[in-house]
Amino acid sequence: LPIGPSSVGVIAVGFSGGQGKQGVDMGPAAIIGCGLLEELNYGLGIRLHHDHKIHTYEDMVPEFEADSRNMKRPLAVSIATQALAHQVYEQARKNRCVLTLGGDHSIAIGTVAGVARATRERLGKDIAVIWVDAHADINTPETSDSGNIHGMPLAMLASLAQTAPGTPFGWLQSKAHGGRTPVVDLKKLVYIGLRDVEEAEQQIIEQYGIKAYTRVDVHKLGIERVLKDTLEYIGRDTPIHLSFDIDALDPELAPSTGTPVPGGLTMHEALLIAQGVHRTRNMVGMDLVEINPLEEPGEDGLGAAQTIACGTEIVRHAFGAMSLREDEYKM
Ligand code: 5AB
Ligand code: MN
Ligand code: MN
Ligand code: MN
Repeated sequence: LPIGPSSVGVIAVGFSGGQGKQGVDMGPAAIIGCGLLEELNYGLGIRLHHDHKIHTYEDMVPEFEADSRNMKRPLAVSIATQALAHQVYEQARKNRCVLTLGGDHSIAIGTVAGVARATRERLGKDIAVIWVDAHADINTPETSDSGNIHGMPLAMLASLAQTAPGTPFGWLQSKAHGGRTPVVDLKKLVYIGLRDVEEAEQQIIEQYGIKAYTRVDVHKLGIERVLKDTLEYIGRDTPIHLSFDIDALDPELAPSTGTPVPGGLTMHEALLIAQGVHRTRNMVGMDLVEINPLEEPGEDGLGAAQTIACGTEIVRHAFGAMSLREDEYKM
C-alpha cells in the first residue's frame, strides 16, 4: 500500500438470482450506458481494464432450481459468485483496484472473496469491509424470512452459514480459492446507513460486536465523525473493500432499487464516504449494487435516470473526484 486506483479493473455483472425482482440485472448496462466508464477514464484519467461484457453466468447456472435449505436459487448464486470471485481475483492480483457493477448484492460473495484472496497473497493482509446499506445482509439461511441470498452475503463471507465442501458456497473454503476462512473477519466490518435490520441480524451484530453506524448514528454524530471513526477503527494501511448498496441512499434520491427504505443517506453523506475511502489510498475493491432501472415509481424513466446519476457520482468520488474540498470539512 498505497494501492492508488490509477489502474482499475471493471466487471459488469448482470446477475439477479439473489432476489426475486426482474431488472437489477439491467443495472450495469444502464450505468455504463450513461457514461460511467468515460467519466472514470477521460474524466479522471484512470486506466480501465475490462472486457466489454455484461456477465450473466446464464450458461453456467440452472435456469430453474428448487429452494433448498431455505435459500432461493443457492446453486445459481454459488456458481455465479464462484466464477465472479475468480474474475475479481485475476484483476486484483495484477495490482488493480476492482470495481464491480451489479447486479444484486449476492454478488458481493464473489467480489469480496476474490479481493480478499488477492490482497492476502499480494500484501499478506486481511481486508476490511465497509458495507454501506439500509440492510445488514447478514441473515443465515436459517434466520432469513425471505430466503433471498442478497440478504445473506455477509453470513456466507463470515462463515456464519454452513458451507460444507460440495454444497452451495462450499467453494469459499476450497484450496482453489485460497482456502482461508472466514473470508471476512467481522471485527474488520463496518456498516454505515443501516435502518432495516431484522431481529436475528441485530443479534448477530451484537453477538460479534460488529461496528455499525445506523442512519440515526449518522444523523446524531454527523457523517464526518462517522467516517473518521470508521477509518480509525479499520486502521491505517489496511486494504479496504467498499460495498455500496444504492438503497443506502434515501429513496427520494435513488428510487430505482428492489428494497427501498425511507430515511436514507443524503448525497452529501454518500459522497463524503466515497471520497473519504478514496483518500486512504487503500481501496482495493468496490461494488455498486442493487440499481434496478425497472423499479420506477414514476414510470417516466426519471427515477431510474436519477438513481443512475447518484450511483455514477458515488463511484466517481470513490475513484478520486473531489467535489468537496478538503477545507470544507475536517477529517
Ligand atoms: B440488500 C431482508 N433483510 O433478508 C432479507 O438489498 C432484505 O442487498 C435484504 O441489502 C435486502 O430479505 C438485501 C428483508
Ligand atoms: Mn445490500
Ligand atoms: Mn440493501
Ligand atoms: Mn435492496
